[in-house]
Amino acid sequence: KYELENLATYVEQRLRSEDAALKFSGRALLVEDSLPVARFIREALERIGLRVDAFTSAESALEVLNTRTYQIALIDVLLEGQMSGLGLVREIRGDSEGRNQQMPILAMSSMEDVARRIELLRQGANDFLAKPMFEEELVARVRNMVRLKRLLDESEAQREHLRRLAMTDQLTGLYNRHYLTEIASRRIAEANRHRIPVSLLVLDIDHFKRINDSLGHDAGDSVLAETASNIKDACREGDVAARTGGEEFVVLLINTAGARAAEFAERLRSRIETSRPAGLDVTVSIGLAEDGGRHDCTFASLFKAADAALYQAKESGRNRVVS
Ligand code: GH3
Ligand code: MG
Ligand code: MG
Ligand code: MG
Ligand code: MG
Repeated sequence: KYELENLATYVEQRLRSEDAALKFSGRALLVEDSLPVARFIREALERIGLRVDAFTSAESALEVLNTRTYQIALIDVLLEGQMSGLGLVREIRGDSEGRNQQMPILAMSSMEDVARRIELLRQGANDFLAKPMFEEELVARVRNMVRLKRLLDESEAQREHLRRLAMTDQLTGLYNRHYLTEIASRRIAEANRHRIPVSLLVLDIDHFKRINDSLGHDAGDSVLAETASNIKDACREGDVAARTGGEEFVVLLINTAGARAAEFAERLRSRIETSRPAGLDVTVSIGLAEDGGRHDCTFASLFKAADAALYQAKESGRNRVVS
């Protein structure tokens, strides 16, 4: 909640500080076949801090769009070469893999051709500038577009950051319990649909309290982090690993069951024992559960079964796998 409030005030503050600072940094793409007009625009944009790459044809602009990211493109309608400015706008917006697909586009034309202007906007140009142009209007439109794009990018990055924070356990970098429930439920439902077997391990460090009590909380944290590394290294892509509690971890194995799941669990147990996290004697007990070929399990049912098996592993002496 604190982070979300921050995001809102951040956007406001950012708007104000952008207003204060006239200059931008970054690169503008200019596609204009009239050299005097191109020079006029270049000089105006350079005065507000943008570097300008200028081209006279859509074809030459398209090439550089594959390798460079632009803050804005200014595109004339009638150009040298086969492709018009309209065609170029269409190419940019249609290229879903393109690094500049979302770049702001300011279209320019001397023609009073309303139909063409509408078509340009429909194809994804964000704004239109009539020629002959005033420098003040050019600069004002460019500034608005670059600023808006920057704000959108920044809030996108913040959202992504928050999304990662919300799903990750900070100490170990594994998924947290909350996100595990979500992702595991989805992955299990999907596996059931495709009749793919799944297994779930619940893993708990043995006598972890003793480590904390004798060596301190930081030593305990190191053990947790290194145990998590062992778990990560043991997992394949597609497996899901999470820290679900203090010293409890869960691993969901997709398409691994029976003897292979038991082997995985035993290998993981032995790997942690021999790797000696933080240089200490650390062992884990593991409960293992499977769906038994019925393809009707849920995360809750698997977790319950694996947790019961873990309890058995603890009861029968620890440092072992029970399924
Ligand atoms: P058992 O073999 O039965 O699992 O014994 P145990 O000592 O591992 O289990 P218990 O549940 O009694 O103790 C778990 C301890 O984990 C207690 C708690 O202080 C500690 N703990 C929980 N979260 C953290 C953490 O983030 N860092 C550290 N260092 N310790 C933690
Ligand atoms: Mg032209
Ligand atoms: Mg424990
Ligand atoms: Mg315990
Ligand atoms: Mg525990």
